[in-house]
Amino acid sequence: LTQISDNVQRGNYAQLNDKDVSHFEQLLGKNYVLTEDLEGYNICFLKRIRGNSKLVLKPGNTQEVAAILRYCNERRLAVVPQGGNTGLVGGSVPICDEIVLSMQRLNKVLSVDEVTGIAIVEAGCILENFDQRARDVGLTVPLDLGAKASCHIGGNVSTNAGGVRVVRYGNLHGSVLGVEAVLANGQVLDLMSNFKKDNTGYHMKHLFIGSEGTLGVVTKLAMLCPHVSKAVNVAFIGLNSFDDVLKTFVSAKRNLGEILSSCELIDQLALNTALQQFKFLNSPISGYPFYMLIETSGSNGDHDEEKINQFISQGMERGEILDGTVTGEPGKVQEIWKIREMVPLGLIEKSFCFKYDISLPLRDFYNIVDVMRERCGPLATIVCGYGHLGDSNLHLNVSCDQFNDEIYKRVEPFVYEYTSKLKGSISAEHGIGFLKKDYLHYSKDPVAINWMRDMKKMFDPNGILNPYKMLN
Ligand code: FAD
Ligand code: 2HG
Ligand code: ZN
Repeated sequence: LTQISDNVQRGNYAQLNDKDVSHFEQLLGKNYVLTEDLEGYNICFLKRIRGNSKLVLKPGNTQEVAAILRYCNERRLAVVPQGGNTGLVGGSVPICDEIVLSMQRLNKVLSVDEVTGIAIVEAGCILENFDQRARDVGLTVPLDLGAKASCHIGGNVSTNAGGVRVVRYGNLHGSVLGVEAVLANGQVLDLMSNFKKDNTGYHMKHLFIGSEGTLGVVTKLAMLCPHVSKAVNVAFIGLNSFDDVLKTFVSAKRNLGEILSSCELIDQLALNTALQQFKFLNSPISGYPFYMLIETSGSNGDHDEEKINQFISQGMERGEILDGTVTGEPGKVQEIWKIREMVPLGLIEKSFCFKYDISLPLRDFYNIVDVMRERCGPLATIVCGYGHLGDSNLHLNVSCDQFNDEIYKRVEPFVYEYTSKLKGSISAEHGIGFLKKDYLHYSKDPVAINWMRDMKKMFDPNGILNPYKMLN
């Protein structure tokens, strides 16, 4: 564990005392006020950041969240909202001794309407559970990511999580129709809406999509859920060069456009690491420099299958695709998806891993991996790239046996400078959190950063909500 939060100067917040704890016990009941065994709430998923919170609160409804924040605001006690704690930028754990506000108990799916496609859900509902409830009536949540068994839908909204279906459904700014959020002063802001169209002034809900718990705590939301597709096919293909990857992506858009639901890239090292770490994974093909996972979702199985098969055979005839497999069998589809989902976990399990989640222009998409391999030389054990090619979002991972300053300095801030020069984004989907806050300026104009600061001050004048995150 690398405690890179060790040298942070504690903000000017009050110290928690016994009276505070009794107050919360009265408010929530003793069972929901934790003062022991807090390790899991204090350490981030990547085990890079460890906070020192002495208190975890588990409210059961919006009013309790509001009462907690009102009290903390008056007392100047700092708070970190926590969902499933699967975030990869250290946003969900305390940096010093902030109170952890766990959303675990706000976990109900309140309604799913088959006709309108709108689901109302509490923020602490686990994504996979939410999706299961939607599927019960033939709908699906338009968001899917490897952390679905633990991440919360409220955490997803607060990070504007991307995942593997953005290419089809767009991001959460489109799918989330409304949110309910509790502000730092305890006010409940009701921005719930059941409509796609609502041009009544400023679209305030967007402020809570991707603001990482710095402006308010999301307690409830309305999600527009599409129907489950009747036919899902997945192709897993091997390719020789990134040039061929790009040609294949263009061909997928041209030939599969209306049924294309995912377009992912995995390079050889990323795949091999996952296969080595998890023996239960079965890759249908192996030995290629690049792999693409292309998924189609449509309403006519025969038609879709014919299309995807033709897409592959034509790609092979042109020599752009070297090998591939297509399946529409649900069990096999899941097996192939499992390979993709386990890639980040394989890298995390194997060794220490620096993770970069960047948007880059497609033509330059993969060059950074080669450049980084060269820069790190033998200091790095693995330098690999994978991610959401269909959204121009690369996950660059640099591994070494353990955290060491020499490699850290080779990689950062170089990777951010490189991304900035190409006008990319230093955080495509994971957010800024604690780990990336010093680098925000590489992607954001100084005028915009100042407005962000002003907004933060307006929403949270005492700075109690998720301090030490996003903004310096
Ligand atoms: P947390 O980690 O608990 O919190 C994340 C941030 O949101 C923190 O700043 C926290 O303070 C804030 N927050 C949480 N809940 C609330 C709330 N109710 N109100 C206000 N603020 C809140 N991310 C992607 O975008 N795409 C991927 O494909 C993807 N794949 C992943 C795969 C794996 C294996 C792992 C481990 C992570 C992956 N992630 C991915 C990152 C992570 O899962 C997402 O960022 C996810 O949205 C975080 O949800 P969470 O509930 O775990 O939030
Ligand atoms: C994914 O797409 C996640 O698998 C994780 O966003 C990426 O760990 C990473 O680098
Ligand atoms: Zn991702």
